[in-house]
Amino acid sequence: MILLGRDLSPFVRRSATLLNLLGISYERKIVATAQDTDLIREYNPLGRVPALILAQDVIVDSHAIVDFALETAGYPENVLPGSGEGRRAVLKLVAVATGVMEKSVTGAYERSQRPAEFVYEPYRTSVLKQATTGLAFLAASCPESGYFGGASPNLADVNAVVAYDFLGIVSPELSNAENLIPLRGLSERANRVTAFATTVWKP
Ligand SMILES: N[C@@H](CCC(=O)N[C@@H](CS)C(=O)NCC(=O)O)C(=O)O
Repeated sequence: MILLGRDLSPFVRRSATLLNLLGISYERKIVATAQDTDLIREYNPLGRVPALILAQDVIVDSHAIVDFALETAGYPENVLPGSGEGRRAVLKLVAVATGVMEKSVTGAYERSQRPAEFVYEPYRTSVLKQATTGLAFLAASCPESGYFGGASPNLADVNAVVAYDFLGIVSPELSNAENLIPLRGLSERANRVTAFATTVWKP
């Protein structure tokens, strides 16, 4: 299988990191959304990454890739509990973290996709505020040592770390806020684990 996209995209990186964590091997086709739109549309009608190209199918959207990866790995309880309070807690953290990714991408696009005279800074500030309040929620729930998953990272760790690291790429001044220090610690710990280390974005 081939994962389409590069780790600059938090949606690509969360897919790649989970596949790594679950020991699912894949190849990578590096594409950039701005330059490779026609090629990406051959796999995803929306022209977005990630897509996971299988022998007979293409899985579109990181949510569907996460679902496929968990199914392929036999739904490991330590990555996402199968039911109950534990499952809901992980899914809530994942929902907030993916929301942070969406808002951070929107904030970054506000400058990268518009001529300077059309950038609307109040909107950019407002979406980045949503990203930082989401991260503050994750930081407040963050363990002082280890991971959300305990001794090893789970699905919440994958998403929280990817969301935090992405804000550090697009708005480093925001990711250095004092209330996010617990997340910085989680990110540093997780990024020493091979599954995460190999997906850290290197420009
Ligand atoms: N909900 C999608 C979001 C994917 C997404 O927004 N990808 C961005 C890159 S970070 C993209 O391809 N943007 C290009 C575009 O929308 O034109 C997912 O979870 O995969």
